[in-house]
Amino acid sequence: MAECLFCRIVRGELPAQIVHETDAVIAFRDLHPQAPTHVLVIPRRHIATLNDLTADDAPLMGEIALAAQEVARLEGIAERGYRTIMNCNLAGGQTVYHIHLHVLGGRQMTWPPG
Ligand code: DGP
Repeated sequence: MAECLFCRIVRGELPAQIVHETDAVIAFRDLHPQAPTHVLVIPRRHIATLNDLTADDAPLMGEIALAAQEVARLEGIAERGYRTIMNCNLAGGQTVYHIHLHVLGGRQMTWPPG
């Protein structure tokens, strides 16, 4: 996906503040942070939405969850707590069509989300 924003970050064509990376995923700071810590964990491989996952992607989703856990540890928010969110499609509030897990923390989260 040449024109995908997050694929361009994966390829190093757009700058990003990377906080953690593995062979399969990268985690970088959100451009418009909604909390003191707001990091996005994405697969290097392009997957547009949660609806596009297949059973073969189960290990990759596990890696994304483990990367979120590591980001929380690195950011010092693991014990106090944090929120992870993956928006899907228009009504879910997705704006970038390359799956990403938001990791938000450093303040008290409220419920329900907007
Ligand atoms: P979502 O609405 O769930 O699709 O979240 C997309 C997030 O991506 C949103 O919080 C803002 C962030 N974002 C958009 N463009 C860029 C960018 O170029 N760089 C970074 N670091 N974040 C971006």
